[in-house]
Amino acid sequence: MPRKKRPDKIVLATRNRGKIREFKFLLRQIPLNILTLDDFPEVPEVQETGETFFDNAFKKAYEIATSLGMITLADDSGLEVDALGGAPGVYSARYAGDKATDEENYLKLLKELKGVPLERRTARFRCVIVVCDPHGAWLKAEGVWEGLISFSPRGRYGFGYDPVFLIPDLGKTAAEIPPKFKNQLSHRANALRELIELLPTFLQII
Ligand code: ITT
Repeated sequence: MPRKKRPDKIVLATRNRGKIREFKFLLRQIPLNILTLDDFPEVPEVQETGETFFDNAFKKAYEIATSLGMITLADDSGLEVDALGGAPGVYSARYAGDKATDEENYLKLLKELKGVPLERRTARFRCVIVVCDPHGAWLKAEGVWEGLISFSPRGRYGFGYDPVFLIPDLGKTAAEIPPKFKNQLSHRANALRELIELLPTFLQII
């Protein structure tokens, strides 16, 4: 029987510039051409209607892999703040409203946490990644990054809630550390480390 051709491309199911930058850097050792939804402007936005990070990541990966006929990687990620019962969680991107900017979201978070002392401002970023093939076979990986919510925004790097996410060991926010450091510590890096272990086997069996 002829061997199936090994896949040489993967689509990142996102148009988020910050995520694309980080994924491209973190996946640089994988011998696959990386495409993004910017290469497929006709693909509509997948609605993130799930109640968990996995539901949303799976929905994005499955819908795009099956419609484009290409291996697709999707993630869903967000910030869980303990003093807010895990909010904003899966709603992180639209915490301050459907079209909210990153700044509006983190300012709302700081407002909700007004008066909460540092020791109770514990939080974590969580990232769930799903890779799906055009036939619906899938693979999941997950990573977290523990920290604290600062009292005011600081730093110019990164995106999203980075300016208010304090890394306890460094005393700096995620927006104050250059991307190459964030890319070693982050929830996305931790999820990708797990994924990279599993991906070669997954790609050979499909
Ligand atoms: P896609 O769904 O198109 O990938 P998105 O911005 O909607 O892009 P998510 O649904 O995964 O992404 O929402 C994640 C939100 O959580 C994101 O908009 C940020 O506000 C926040 N977030 C996720 N990872 C982050 C990080 O590394 N640094 C700061 N904020 C982050």
